[in-house]
Amino acid sequence: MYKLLITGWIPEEILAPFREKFEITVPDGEKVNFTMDEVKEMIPTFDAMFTISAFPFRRELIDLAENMKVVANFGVGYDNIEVPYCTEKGIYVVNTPTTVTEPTAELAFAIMLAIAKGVVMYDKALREEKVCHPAMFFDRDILLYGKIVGILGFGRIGQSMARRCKGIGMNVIYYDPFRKSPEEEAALEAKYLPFDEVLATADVISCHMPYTPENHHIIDLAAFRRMKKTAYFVNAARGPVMSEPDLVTALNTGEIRGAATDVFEHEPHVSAELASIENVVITPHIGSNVLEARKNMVNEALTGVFEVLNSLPCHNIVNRELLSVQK
Ligand code: 8YV
Repeated sequence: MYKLLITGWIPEEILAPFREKFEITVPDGEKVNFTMDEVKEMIPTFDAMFTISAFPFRRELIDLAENMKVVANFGVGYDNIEVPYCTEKGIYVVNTPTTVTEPTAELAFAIMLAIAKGVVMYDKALREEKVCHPAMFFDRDILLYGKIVGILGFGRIGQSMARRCKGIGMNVIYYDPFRKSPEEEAALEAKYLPFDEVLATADVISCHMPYTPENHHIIDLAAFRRMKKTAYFVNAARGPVMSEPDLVTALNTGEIRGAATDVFEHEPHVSAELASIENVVITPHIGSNVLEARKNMVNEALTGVFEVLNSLPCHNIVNRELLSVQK
C-alpha cells in the first residue's frame, strides 16, 4: 500500500474511506498539525503527501522527499507549493479545483453584501445601544441592484460570483489575462474590459485571481486611486494580490468607500491598522470553511492522489505536462 502523509488533522469519518487505499500518517487531533521539522524527518519514506492549511512544499522539503510521487493541496490556490520544482523532480501536484468554487463565491457574495449594507456595523451598534437607529435619511448603504461589479480573475470562482451578482440585478464586467469566448461572455452577460478600465468603471471590484509573482500587489495604492471614490473592494482570493498597507491608506483617505476581505497579506496575521477601520469587513480566510465543502475537498484531493498513483485518469493534476514525460 502506498504511504500517505497528511500534515494536519482531518475528522476520522471523512478520512475513513481512504484508509483502505493508503497507509495513512496523520496528526491525531490532540495534535492538530505536524511541524515542519517533524515533516522533514518523516518525509523520505512517503509516496504521497496532503498539505493542510497551506503547509509549504518547497525546495528544502522537496529535496528530502525521495520517494514522493504526488502531493495534494487542500485548496485550489497552490502558491504554497513550488510547482515547477515538483515538475522537475517528477512529482505530480493535485488540488481541489471544483469543490471550493461555490462556497468561496458564496462567501465573497456574503462579504460584499455585508459591507455594502453595513451588516456588521449595524449589528455591533445595535448590540451596544439596544435601540434601532431612527435616522431616515442617512448616506451609508448602497443599492447593489443596477450597479456594476468588476470581477478580476474570471475563472470558476469569478464566474460563480458573477452569476450571483447578476441574480441581484448587477451588471458584470471582468478582466482576466485569458479572455473568454464570445459564447461564454454571452452566456454570463459579462463584458470584458482591460484591467484599468474595470477598476475605473466598477462600483464593486471583486478579486478572484490566483496569487502568482505577476499578481503580487496588483492592487496597490495606484490601483485604489483608479477606482471610484464610491467603490467597494472585495477580496476572497489571496492576500498578497493587494498591498494591505495601501488598502488601509485607501480606506483612511477616502480613495474607496469600503472593503471586505477574507484574505490578508501576512496570514495568519491581520494588520492592527486594518482591524481598526470601520468601513471594512474582515473574515479569517473562511471561503471554503464549510464542513460539507471541507469533506468534498478531502475527497477531491485524495481521489486525485489515488488516481495518480494508480495511473488512472485524473481531472485535478496541476502540472499536467508531467503526463507526457517518460519517467
Ligand atoms: C482553503 C483556499 O481554505 O482553495 C483555496 O485556495 O484558499 C481555501 O479553500 C485553504 O487552501 C486552506 O488553507
